[in-house]
Amino acid sequence: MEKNWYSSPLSLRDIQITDAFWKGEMELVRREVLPYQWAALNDEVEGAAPSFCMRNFKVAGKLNQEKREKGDAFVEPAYTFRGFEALPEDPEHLEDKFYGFVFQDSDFSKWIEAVGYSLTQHPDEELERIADGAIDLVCAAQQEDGYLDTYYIINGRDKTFSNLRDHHELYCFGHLTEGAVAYYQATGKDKLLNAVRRFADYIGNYFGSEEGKCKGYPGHEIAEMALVRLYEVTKEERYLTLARFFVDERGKRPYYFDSEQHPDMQRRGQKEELRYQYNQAHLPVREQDEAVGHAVRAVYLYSGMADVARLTGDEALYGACEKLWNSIVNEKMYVTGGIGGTHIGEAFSFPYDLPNDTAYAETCASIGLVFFARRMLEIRPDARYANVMERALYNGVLSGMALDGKSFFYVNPLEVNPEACRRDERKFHVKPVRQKWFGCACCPPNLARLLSSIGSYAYTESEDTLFVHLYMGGILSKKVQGQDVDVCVESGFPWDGNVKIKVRAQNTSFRLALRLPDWCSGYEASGLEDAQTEERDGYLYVKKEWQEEDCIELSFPMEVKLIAANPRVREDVGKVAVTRGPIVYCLEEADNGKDLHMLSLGAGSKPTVVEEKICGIPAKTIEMPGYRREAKEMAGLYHTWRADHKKVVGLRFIPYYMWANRSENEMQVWTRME
Ligand code: FUB
Ligand code: ZN
Repeated sequence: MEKNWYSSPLSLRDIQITDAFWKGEMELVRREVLPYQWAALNDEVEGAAPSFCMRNFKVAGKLNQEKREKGDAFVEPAYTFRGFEALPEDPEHLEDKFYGFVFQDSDFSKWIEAVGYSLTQHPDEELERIADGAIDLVCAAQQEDGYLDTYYIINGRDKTFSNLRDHHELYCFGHLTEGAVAYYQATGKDKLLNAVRRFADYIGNYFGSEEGKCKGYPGHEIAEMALVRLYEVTKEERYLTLARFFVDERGKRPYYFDSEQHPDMQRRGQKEELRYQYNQAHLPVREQDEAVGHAVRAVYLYSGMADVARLTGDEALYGACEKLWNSIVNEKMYVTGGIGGTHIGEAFSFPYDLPNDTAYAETCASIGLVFFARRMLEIRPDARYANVMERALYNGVLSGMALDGKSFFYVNPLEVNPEACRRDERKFHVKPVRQKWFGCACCPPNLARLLSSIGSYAYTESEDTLFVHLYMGGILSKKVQGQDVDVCVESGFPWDGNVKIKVRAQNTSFRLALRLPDWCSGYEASGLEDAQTEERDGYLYVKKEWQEEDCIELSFPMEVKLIAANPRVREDVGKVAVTRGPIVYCLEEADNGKDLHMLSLGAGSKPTVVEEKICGIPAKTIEMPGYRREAKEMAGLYHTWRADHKKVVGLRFIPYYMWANRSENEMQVWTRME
């Protein structure tokens, strides 16, 4: 690995996002999602399933002292599904118990993380006051030894770390850490960070390669990348060592999870090499070359692997990341950047198995793919990673949130028939309309934390280079070689490909690396006359002595393209997805009538790009002549084959991420070609 390439994201405090598109998304999170989620965490949303998140922290705080003194024995909870503690029959009379999913604490953690990012872009005293109060509640639940997970604090500490496979303690720790780091970096307040350090030290004393320490690792990954962030902010080597231990211990035989007493023993019966695929623990990670199992878990693990590889200069680990990356993007990723083809285990399916209507493509999984991509970019600036990051962001991630920021998709299929969702068991998880909230509310706050930190995905910096991976309007203020440098980016993305980059510096020499997106074959540039330029790995490197008011202009043509899938993808043979620039389009019933599967496109169909608004939001839609098959002359279900009757119709394609904002209706991304 060429270490001199290594880059890291800019601090959000050095970036002000001004982008018409992304600023809008961030504002939705700030105005809608954060207050709504805070109410949800406190069970104050009428009609929504209670979360119990903050209540659990309060109960844990109350029991904290008491439990420690009494040393209560663990009472095996009557959970119904992987750690769900159901509501009592009379919800008015809650006991001092833990309620909700075993990972309910993580909802707070994602919220505080998103709050931290949001405060860097929009200071808000009231929000900060609420966040500080929430941190006080959380910290009050922390035990003297540093342990901080309400499920076990409330139920009894004697079973701490007894079910790593399912019970998410290390997952909750990971999210809490990410939240604490973000809040500290945004506000300089270290109360939660200190609490997390104590928890991390407790974990580090318990797990590790040293003799006598537990050889377990997280059943749901995230602690790996969280520990790396903790290391980066504290510079305490032991956190990196623990992250590396978790990465390398995974999948060793005998399997650690086999040593746990699980109420369900089914997975023990499975063939050894399949048994822990769900948790990516079937093989040591360096031997893994196919992305398998639960998709969110997988990309969180791979992100942690990439972090550890970068910080330890571990070529072999980076090599494993590369193979897993290729497995995803060459065989297991939807055109939208969605991943996880099957709802069974919310998991990756076998290569090229990418069903459109029963797709899982969890919002969190696309978000995790963005995490993985950014970390691969930090190791090596190769536009392959940034292209996928952009694809996921504008499509499979954004589809998770309604245009008004008030409802969410957990699952992001590429074809929906509402009737089928109601009747077909396999599609029970596919919802034709976004939901206000979820009992398992992982996706909305994950969107909140990603969207409010979006600037850290657009730009990274190495010693002598500022990388622009995503064209996103913003003002970057940096010190380079002791000089103040401002870089101001203006961008028409995703609707037009014009970008202006103004650099304000004084006789300062550094490189700008500008991504050349894979969806266009050429570009025009101006303002490069006195610069040295080089194209490499999908970036245009521009080196010059920057002066006051230098300006580079780039123009990336955004043509409408008809994209075909590899014919091994059974569902997409003979079909196309319509794209323009980074945006994937779809047909929706609201524009094209029912029975979208009867629509098709002809090879020579000429597209017209139309500028308009969808639900008041500016967008570019695409109109193209196409065909509609006519069913009315078909008397029965079957007949001898003959060319179908079809009439010419106008088709209207809208951006995929904007679907399901007008009414419950059909949608499809892949359209048949004649
Ligand atoms: O298990 C915690 C989170 O809940 C996962 O990341 C999601 O897939 C959902 O199952
Ligand atoms: Zn999720």
